[in-house]
Amino acid sequence: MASLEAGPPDSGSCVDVVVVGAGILGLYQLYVAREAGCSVLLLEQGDGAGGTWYWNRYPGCRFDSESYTYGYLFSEELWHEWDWSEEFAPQPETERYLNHVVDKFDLRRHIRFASRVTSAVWDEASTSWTTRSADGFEIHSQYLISATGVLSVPQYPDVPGREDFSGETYHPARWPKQPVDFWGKRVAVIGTGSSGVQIAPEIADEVESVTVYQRTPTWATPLNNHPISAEQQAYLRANFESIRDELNASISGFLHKAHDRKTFEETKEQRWAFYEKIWNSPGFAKLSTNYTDLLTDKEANAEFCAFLEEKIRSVVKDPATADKLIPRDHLYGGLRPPFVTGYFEMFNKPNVSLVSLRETPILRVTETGIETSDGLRQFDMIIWATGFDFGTGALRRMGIVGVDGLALNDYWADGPSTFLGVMCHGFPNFFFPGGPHGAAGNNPRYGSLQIDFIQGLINYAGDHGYRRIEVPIEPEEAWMDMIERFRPYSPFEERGQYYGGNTAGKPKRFLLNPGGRPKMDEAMRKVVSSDYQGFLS
Ligand code: NA7
Repeated sequence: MASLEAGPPDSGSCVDVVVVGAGILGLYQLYVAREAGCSVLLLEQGDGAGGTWYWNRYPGCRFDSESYTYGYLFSEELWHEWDWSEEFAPQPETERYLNHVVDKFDLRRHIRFASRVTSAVWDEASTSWTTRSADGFEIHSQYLISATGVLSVPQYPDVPGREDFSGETYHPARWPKQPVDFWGKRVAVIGTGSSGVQIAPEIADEVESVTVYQRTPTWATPLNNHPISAEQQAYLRANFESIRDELNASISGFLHKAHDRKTFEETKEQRWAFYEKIWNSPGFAKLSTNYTDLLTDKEANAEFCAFLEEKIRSVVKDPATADKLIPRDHLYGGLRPPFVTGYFEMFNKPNVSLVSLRETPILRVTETGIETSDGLRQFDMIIWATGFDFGTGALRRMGIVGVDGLALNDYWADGPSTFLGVMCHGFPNFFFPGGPHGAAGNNPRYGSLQIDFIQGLINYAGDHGYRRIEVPIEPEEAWMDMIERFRPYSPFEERGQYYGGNTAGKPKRFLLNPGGRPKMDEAMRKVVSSDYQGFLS
């Protein structure tokens, strides 16, 4: 085994665990594996730590989970020494936080940056993985853990002429480190997911004009961010244990308190007063503290949407623009709802306009602008806020080959099949925390439960002399049956957005965990309490 005292090992070395990805989960995986006594190397394709919070450095990028519920809970000392400045911290602060964690826990010497994994091949004889990166580096390891995220490979639409545009072009997840100069520029923002609706209001006052190209209108609601006061900070400090315990027990991974009533148990007047409170509540509380039937009763949900429609119309002065901004084809939570600051208000500015791609689709991008069916608009900059190859984008690009030469891409030809969203049959000693079929709430909370499960398996195998961990096919099939069985109860629309996988050419398969935390806990408990029966050899 290579010693990592002096830094990442030489090419051709051998370690216990290779982790891929220095995001919030990869860093935690690195930490727990090293604390368990494993030699660990983390390969990261970027030049710095942070994952999502390294790549997404676009204007307006910030959490929509409360900062202190997103950060790590494994160290009380870390909790006490890090003061989040805002309820929903901006990207630079989160990147600083994650780098602080890397340095505090002495993780940097275990990380090899600028290392994009291009192949990882299992060898049965030595029960080990050989992982290679684009620059020719090679490492052997007993375990391979890919914490590469579900939202890490940017997606650009297949629009004719996209490459012909001669102005500046950006994707939020490949935002440059050097400042982008917006001053006096005509900017197009394509896409109204969480990224597009964060960027546009942030730059609107600097640019000559912003034109938002919207395909699907979004039920955006206020984020309701605020600075964390000294009083709140003191409360957070004094209550680490109870906050940690509450988050660890929470189904959603948030601290929000569920409501106790259904929509139509109250009068319209009471409902509207309650919705007003919800409108003014933080981030995801719109979902988690709403009437209990919001996501199970379409009429109840439509009532909330009627309130939101009123709100949008009251904010946006031009009725025709307001009309275009109101979703008609999905209810609240049917697509991932963004939480915003000043988004609808922005459309009242004289230099901001909206193009509905449902009414006037894009025909082509030209050297100077974007041509829709109603004509050509000229731009200096196009921001493609068009999302990601969700769920499997990164895993499918790593050249993973398991038992008997089976490529992961072939095993997943009809869409991913997983156990717990962390492992799959035919790929021994390989794990992917934070992968498809796992999450159903605040991501770091779900991901850290998965990592604790994975590390538990690795530790048990080591303690009992096993070298090989593979999920038998039956539990994987049972997990996939659960996904299909619970899918109809998921609030997410079957069509559209990445929850069903919206990337051209990819098989449509549900990619989240509609059974949520209860099903994940149940399945993990079963495996652990049986002493991992059938998983070890
Ligand atoms: P999202 O949420 O996937 O949003 C992508 C947006 O881009 C969405 O509005 C899409 O419209 C739009 N889009 C995608 N393809 C096209 C084409 N071809 N033409 C026009 N518009 C298009 O990605 P984000 O980066 O905003 O957010 C990702 C996550 O970051 C989010 O879930 C949070 O976890 C934080 P559509 O709705 O598909 O019609």
